[in-house]
Amino acid sequence: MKQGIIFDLDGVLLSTDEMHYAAWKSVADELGVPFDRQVNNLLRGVSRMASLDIILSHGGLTLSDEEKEAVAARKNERYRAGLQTLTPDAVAPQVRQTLAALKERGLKLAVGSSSRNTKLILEKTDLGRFFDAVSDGTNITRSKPDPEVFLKAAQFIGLAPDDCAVVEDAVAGIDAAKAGGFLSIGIGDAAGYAKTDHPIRSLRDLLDLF
Ligand code: B16
Ligand code: MG
Repeated sequence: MKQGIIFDLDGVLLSTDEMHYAAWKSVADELGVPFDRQVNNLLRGVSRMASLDIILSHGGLTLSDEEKEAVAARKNERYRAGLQTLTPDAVAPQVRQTLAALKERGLKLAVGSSSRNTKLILEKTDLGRFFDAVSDGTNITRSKPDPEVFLKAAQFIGLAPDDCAVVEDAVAGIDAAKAGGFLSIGIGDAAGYAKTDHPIRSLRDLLDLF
C-alpha cells in the first residue's frame, strides 16, 4: 500500500494547454516558424527551454543562447498574463473532491511539476492547501524524463519512491516516474503508454486504487 501520491500539475489537476498554446503561437509567429496544436502536444511536461528547442527544430531555425533566453522570457510573460485570469473554477469539482478524500485516507500528497509557474497556478486556483509539499521547475536542474522533480517531491514528504505513486498525463512524466522507482499512474495521453502501470480515465478512479 502506497503512503504518498505525487501529482503532475498541468494536464492532471487542470489544463493550461490553451494558454501555453496562445503564448507559444504568438512568439512563433513573430519568429516566422510554423507552430500548431500538434507541435504544442509535444511540449507536455517538457521544460520551457526544451519546448523552445522543439519548436525551433520543427521550424528549422537556429538561435543563439541569448536570443533563446529572450524568446523564452517573452513567451513566459504572455503565458503568465494568461495565468492571471485563472480562478478556482479552472479546476473540476471532482479533482478537489478526490484530493480531499485521499487526504482523509491519510495519504501524503505532493505536486511534481516541470513548471516554474507552479506556485502562481496553485495560488490562483486555491489548490495549494491540499498538498504537503511542492516540487517544481524552480527546485530542479534536470527536467522530465529525468526523475529529479519526483525524487525531490518524495524527499519533501519524507517518503521513499517505493512508497509513492506518480500521476502523470505526459509520456516524459511516466518515463521520469519509472526511472525514479515510482508506481506510475497515467491519465489522458499517458493512459495508453506501455510504461504506465495503472491507466485511469478520471482522477476520481484514484479512490479505487488507494
Ligand atoms: P513553465 P507539468 C509543464 O507542466 C507543462 O506541461 C509544459 O507544457 C511546460 O512547458 C512546462 O510545465 C514548463 O512550464 O514555462 O511554466 O515553467 O505538466 O510538468 O505540470
Ligand atoms: Mg503534465
